[in-house]
Amino acid sequence: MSNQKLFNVAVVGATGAVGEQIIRLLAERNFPIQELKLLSSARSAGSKVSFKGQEITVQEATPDSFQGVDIALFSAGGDVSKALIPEAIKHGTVCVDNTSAFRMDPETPLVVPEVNIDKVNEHKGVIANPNCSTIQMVQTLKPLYDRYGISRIIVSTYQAVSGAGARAIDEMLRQSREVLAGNEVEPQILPVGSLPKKHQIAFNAIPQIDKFVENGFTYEEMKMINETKKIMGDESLEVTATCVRVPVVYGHSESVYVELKSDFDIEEVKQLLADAPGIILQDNPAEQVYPLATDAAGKLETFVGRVRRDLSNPRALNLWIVSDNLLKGAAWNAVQIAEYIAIEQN
Ligand code: NAP
Ligand code: 3JN
Repeated sequence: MSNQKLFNVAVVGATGAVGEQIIRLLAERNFPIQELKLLSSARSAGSKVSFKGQEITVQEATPDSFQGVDIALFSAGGDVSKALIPEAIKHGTVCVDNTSAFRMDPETPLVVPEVNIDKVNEHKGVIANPNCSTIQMVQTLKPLYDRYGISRIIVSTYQAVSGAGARAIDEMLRQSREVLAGNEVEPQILPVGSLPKKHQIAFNAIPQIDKFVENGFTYEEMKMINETKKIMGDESLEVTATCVRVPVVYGHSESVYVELKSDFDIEEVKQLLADAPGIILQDNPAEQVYPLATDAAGKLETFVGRVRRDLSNPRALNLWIVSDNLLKGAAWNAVQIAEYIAIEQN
């Protein structure tokens, strides 16, 4: 390993919830780093972050930040990606973007490594990481798609507040304390920070994640629908989604109904899921074994259980899929892509 190539790596959004996990994973995975540059807005510039026992000073991200940077991982919101990724590409930096800025761009590969890692090689400077709710679903459905074909997916999500950022976690915990103390709550962040109307999240379920589109779906639901078709490479796939915020801190859960194109044996389905990369089958109703967000939190894998044939359609399955939204749903998927790029160049 002594002649292994080392990379100059930048993390944009280094002080955020996703950026923090990216930095932790780069250290834990021993990513081959020559120099690590940590970038944020002017607000956090000057603060220190520790990486492998070294204190790194966070700098403000500017178009010139990418001079000499080989790989940059972006999670500072879509506007920052739209402004800075073209600048980074001019410097020859390969960008892995956690935002929705480039996901549906036909020139940009949208990658879940267990599904379509080969697409990375088609990049023109940027590879997009899908939405967290999409990642765990397509990763789980891929072996079933390959074996039986899939015609239709109906998904309902139960999404953790950490998906809406650190302030949403604080809001949920604060409201819970207020309700238990018998006090009134004053919602300030959820469901959407930039909209004037807010709802209580403690002891509640909010059927709105992101703003509404004119068709009655939310942007989060449209992301799941459009991204799933792009990643699976199948525009004929029928997908519908309802995305719901629940008072869970880490871990998105999903109830998924899938219509397959051919007959299946339920034990074979379970075996395919058990053998799939990055998937852990947790399915033993007799012992009350099934995936739980509290167990998935902090883990890199995606968990699947409650695997059963539908009663109304013998060619359909019902599944319960859970994963840590900040890890496989964001930071880990991005670091996996960066690891692939690094290996390809070694
Ligand atoms: P967060 O905790 O609010 O962190 C935002 C980060 O972006 C902070 O480091 C912030 O720096 C930085 N930032 C903000 N404005 C900036 C600017 N103008 N220039 C440079 N850096 C700037 O948010 P998060 O939860 O980590 O999410 C960040 C983004 O990641 C989201 O907006 C979303 O696009 C993406 N995301 C994707 C998924 C997914 O499903 N794959 C999941 C969650 C998030 P300061 O400390 O200076 O403010
Ligand atoms: O709300 C969630 O659980 C996931 C949120 C993801 C998110 C939040 C703000 C902006 C995204 C995303 O990754 O789709 C974006 C965005 O980049 O559009």
